[in-house]
Amino acid sequence: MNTPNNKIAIPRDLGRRNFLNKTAIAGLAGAGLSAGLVACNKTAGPAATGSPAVAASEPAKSGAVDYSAYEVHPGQLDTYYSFSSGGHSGEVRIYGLPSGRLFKRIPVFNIDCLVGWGITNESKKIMGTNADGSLKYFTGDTHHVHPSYTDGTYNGKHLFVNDKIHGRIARVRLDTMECDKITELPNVQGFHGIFPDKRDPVDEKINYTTRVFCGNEFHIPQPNDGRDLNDPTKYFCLFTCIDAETLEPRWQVKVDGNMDLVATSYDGKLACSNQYNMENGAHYEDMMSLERDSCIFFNIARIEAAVKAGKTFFIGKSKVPVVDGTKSANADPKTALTCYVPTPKNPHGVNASPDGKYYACSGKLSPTATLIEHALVLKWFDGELKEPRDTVVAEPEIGLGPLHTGFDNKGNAYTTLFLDSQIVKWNLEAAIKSFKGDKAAKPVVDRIDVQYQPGHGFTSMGETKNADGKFFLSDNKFSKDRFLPVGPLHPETAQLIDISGDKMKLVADHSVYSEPHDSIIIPRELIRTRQVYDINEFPNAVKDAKECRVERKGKKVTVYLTSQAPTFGLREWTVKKGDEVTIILTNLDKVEDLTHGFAIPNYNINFIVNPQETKSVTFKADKPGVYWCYCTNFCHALHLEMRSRMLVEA
Ligand code: CUK
Ligand code: CUA
Ligand code: CA
Repeated sequence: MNTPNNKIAIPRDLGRRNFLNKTAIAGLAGAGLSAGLVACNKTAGPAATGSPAVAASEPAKSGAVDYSAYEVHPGQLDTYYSFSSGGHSGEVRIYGLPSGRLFKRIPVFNIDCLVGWGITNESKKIMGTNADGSLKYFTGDTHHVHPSYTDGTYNGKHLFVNDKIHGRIARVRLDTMECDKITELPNVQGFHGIFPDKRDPVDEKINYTTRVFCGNEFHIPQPNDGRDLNDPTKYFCLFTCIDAETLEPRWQVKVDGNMDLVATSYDGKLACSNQYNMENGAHYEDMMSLERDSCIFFNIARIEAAVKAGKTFFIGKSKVPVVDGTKSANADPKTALTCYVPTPKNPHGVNASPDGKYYACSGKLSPTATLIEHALVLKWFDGELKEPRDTVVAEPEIGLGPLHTGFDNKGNAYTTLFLDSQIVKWNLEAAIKSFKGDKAAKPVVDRIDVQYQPGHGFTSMGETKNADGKFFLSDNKFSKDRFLPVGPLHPETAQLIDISGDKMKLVADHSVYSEPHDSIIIPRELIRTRQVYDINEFPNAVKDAKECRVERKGKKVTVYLTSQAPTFGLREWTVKKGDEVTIILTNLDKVEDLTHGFAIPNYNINFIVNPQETKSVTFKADKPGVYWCYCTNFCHALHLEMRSRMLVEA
C-alpha cells in the first residue's frame, strides 16, 4: 500500500485500518480534534501534492474482480440512473450507472449560462426576484435529493432537493428533468435534511407523496430580526412540512436542539431527524458536551390535528402555523407531538429500512449505529413504553465516524465510516440479537476500504420497499491520488461497490465534480422522459415564423422570434438606446435533440430553446451599435451562419 505517492510509512502488519484509527483517536483526544475529524493519514505529507503520472496508491488486488462485467460498451445503455446533489455548486446531476457517465447537470439554485438558468425570465421567476427584477439569490448548496413515491417506491414524477444556504426547497420534474418550483422556508437557516412522505398518516387511500419534510440545522433567534443576538439559549429550530404539489409550507414545529437529516416511515405516520446539537451550542466544543443527543420523531397525524385545532402560534411576518414540539410541552406520550430518542453522540444520518421496520441513526462521534424500531416508537406514542430510549433495539459498534446507511434486500445495512474510510456491512437481525445479550451474534459481516473518507453512501433502490441489493455507491469526500492531478481542487470519488454477494466488491472509481452529498439509484424502467415539448404549453409561444415581429409600447419593445435551423425568424431588427427589450423565442424545430441557442454579445444574454420550447429574456438596450445574435448550440451544417442582427440606434 506504500507507493511513491504516499510517503507516509504504514507498516504492513499494522494495517491501514488500525493506522487510521490511531490517527483519528489521537486527533479526537487532543486539541487537534477538528483535524482528527477531517484528516486521513494521507493528507499529512507530501502525498497530497499530486505528483503526476504515479500509480494510484491502492491498486485493486489483481484477479479478485472481473471489471468487464461492469463495463457499459459503446452504444449500450446504463441500467440505472443516479440522481446526485451537487453540494455548493447549487445544482443536481444525473449519472448513468454502472458506467458513471455524466448525462446532465440540472441548474437549480445556481446560474447556468449553458441553458440560461437565471438569465431567462421563466427561470428567474422560479428562482425568485427582487422588485427590480434581479435575482434574489444566485447561490445554493444542495445536499439531499429524494424523489416522490407511490406505494413505497418511486413514481417518476418529481425530485425534491434542498438549499442549505438560503433555506429553500426546489422541485425537479422527472419528465423534463428541469426545476419547476422553488420555495423559501420561513424562519429557517441551514435547511439540511429533506424527505418526502410515502403515504398519508390518516387517509388509507392516499398511498403517494403529498408532503415533504424539512430539517433545520442552525438555530436562530425567532424571528431573526436583531433580537437575542448573542443568547443561543433563546435560539430555536423549526421542522417544516411542505405541500408536495404547491410546494407551499403547511406547518412548522418548534423543537429543542437542531435537526440534520430526515427520514420518513413507509406507513406515513412518522418522520424523524437526527439531532447533533441538543446542547444548543454556538461553538463546536459546546455541541459535543452531551454523551447522547437524539433522533426526534414527529407524529404527523397529531401535529396536523393540533394545527387544525388552532393550537398554533406565528413567528414574525410568517403566516405558517407553528406548533410547539419541545420536550417540556410534550411530556405526556399519549398527546405528544414529538418523541426524542436519545442517541450517541452528535449523530449524523438517519435512514429507514426497506421493510419499514427500523431507522438506523449513525453515531458520527460514537463508533455505533443506533437501530430504532418503528413499531416501538408508535407504542411510545400510545403510552405503552416507559422511556423513548426503550425504542432502541440495537446499537452495534461498527467503526469510526459512521455517517450514512443504505440497505439491501437481505436484511443488511451498509454504513459509511468517515474516519475509518470504509464501508461496513452489518446485519440487522444479528445486531438486535447481540443487543439482547447473545454473545455469538456478530453484527459486522464485512468491511471494504474506500478512497477516501465517505460521506453519503446509498444502495440501489435502498430508500424504497424494492431495495434490490445490487449496488452501493460511496460518495467520498477526498480523492487524493485516485485520478490525474488537476490542481488544488481535486475531483471527488464516487465508488461503485457490488453488494450482491457475501463480500463487497469495489468495481469502479468514478470521478465527480465537487461536491455530491446524497444520491439515489433508480432502475431506468422507472423513469419516463419527454424528448420534445408541446408548443401549446407556452402561452407566449410564437407559433409560426410569419408571426415574428417587433412591437413597441413607449420605451418597452417586444421582439417575437422563432428559430428553425438554420435561421431565426427575423434577419435583423432595430431598437433605440434606452429601450427595455424583451425577446420571446420559440424553437419551431420538432426534431428530438434539435436545440438552438441564442446569445447577444456585450449584453450578457445566453440561453437555449429545446424543440418546441419558448423562452424569453428582458434587458435594457443601453449600448448603441450592431450586435450579432447568434445560435450557440451546434444544430445544423449552417449553425455558424445561424445569426441575425440587433441594431441599437443611438
Ligand atoms: S450531509 Cu453531506 S455527507 Cu448534507 Cu447528507 Cu452527510
Ligand atoms: Cu441553431 Cu446552432
Ligand atoms: Ca451534541
